[in-house]
Amino acid sequence: MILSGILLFFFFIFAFSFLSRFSVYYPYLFEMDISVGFELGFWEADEFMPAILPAEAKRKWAEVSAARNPREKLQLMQEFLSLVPKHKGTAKLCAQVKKQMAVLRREIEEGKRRKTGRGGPKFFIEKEGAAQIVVLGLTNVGKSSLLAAVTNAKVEVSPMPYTTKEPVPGMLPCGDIQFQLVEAPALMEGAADGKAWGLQTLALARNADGLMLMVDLTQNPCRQLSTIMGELEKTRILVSMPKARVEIERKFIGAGLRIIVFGRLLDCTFKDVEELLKSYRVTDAIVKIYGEATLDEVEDAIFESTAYKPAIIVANKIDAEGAEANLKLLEAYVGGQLPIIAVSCRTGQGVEKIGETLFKTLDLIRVYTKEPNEKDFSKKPFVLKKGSTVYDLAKSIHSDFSENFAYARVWAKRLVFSPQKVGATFPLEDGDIVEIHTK
Ligand SMILES: Nc1nc2c(ncn2[C@@H]2O[C@H](COP(=O)(O)OP(=O)(O)OP(=O)(O)O)[C@@H](O)[C@H]2O)c(=O)[nH]1
Ligand SMILES: [Mg+2]
Repeated sequence: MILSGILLFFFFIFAFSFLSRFSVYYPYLFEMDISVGFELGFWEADEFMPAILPAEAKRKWAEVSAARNPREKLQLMQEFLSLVPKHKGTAKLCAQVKKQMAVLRREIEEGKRRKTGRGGPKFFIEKEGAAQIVVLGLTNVGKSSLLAAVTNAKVEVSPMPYTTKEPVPGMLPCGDIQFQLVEAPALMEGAADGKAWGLQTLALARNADGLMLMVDLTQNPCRQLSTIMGELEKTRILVSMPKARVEIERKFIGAGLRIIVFGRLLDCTFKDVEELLKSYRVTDAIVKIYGEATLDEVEDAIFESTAYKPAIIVANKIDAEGAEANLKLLEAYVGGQLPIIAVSCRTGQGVEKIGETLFKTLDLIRVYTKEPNEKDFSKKPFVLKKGSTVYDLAKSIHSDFSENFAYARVWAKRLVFSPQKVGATFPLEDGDIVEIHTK
């Protein structure tokens, strides 16, 4: 009797610890099948432990956040690390901070090079068109060939590996809009740990509006995808909508702290979040919490926010022998989580589907505007996110427009009376024509 009681007790302890493991991992599964996540190497057992920090370290991080000068920031980060007790629970945090330090060091180096006129790759590409899409892939998958096939960019295509050494932009026409494709220098295993220009390439991806993950169907496409996903994940760039997302937008001193929860707090209250943020001296910011978030995730966001990027997979070289079979393997591996387009940059097969797939995946709409006194509407649409309102449109035309907004008239097939007079909160859809009237 006593023995069975003890056994039952241990069983519960075991079951509880097993389940709690998953409750820790769960927010990172992002609606993905558990087995897929493990195969893709998205997380490791000891990751995502809460960071229990002494008050002086938290104060130091507040100084890091406030610093604008990269050198000063780097110095403060070093000091911060020396204040963090080293154990399992802080290992992930330390690695994250070290990564940020590596990026800063490169930035300082680049700045020096530019000043001394010695050149070096330029990694920032000004956004143009409806959205900036960064093309990521291992070497020789055909990234330059794609740009040559669908854009006006001048690129070098070569069977030699690592030919493209700095980002190259090109415009991809899609109906009456254009996407900006940016070929990134090839990714490789270890990019997120600072190998070659990996960190800069990943920073380019973080700044993009969407990603194109390109694989070569003459090689193992699942392994290639797993490498790309692994490097993205290490720098906290996600291609599936996360269960929870925390955005911290720092404001000027005196602005105060505003916490907006769009979903639900799982293991804490508003007050806990506020206290946590204040302990890091985050006192002037707008903090937006989407989905179901834990206090740990809010703490994580203080150090580095997780970025979500809509993505499509472009599987190249479908013309080659054995490519069809590899495509089937890839499709099974991805299991419908991301759209896959099979193309051949050599023959042009499938490339016409890229623009439309991007448009759908990025959840965009095109809205045409009309001057009140004119008969015709603009031929060039404004590109907005799905769910945008007349107010968002007015804001994107001109800030004055949103301030002096009176009403709008909207022409659309779905309306019973078209044009219809509407207010600022009217939700727009693809193809709407809008005439804005100001006060
Ligand atoms: N069979 C076949 N070969 C292709 C295709 N697209 C590109 N290639 C070949 O693949 C090789 C690499 O092409 P690139 O476009 O330079 O590849 P990349 O990804 O830009 O490579 P790096 O910039 O060096 O990392 C070249 O020899 C191309 O001719 C395709 O659709 N089919
Ligand atoms: Mg290239």
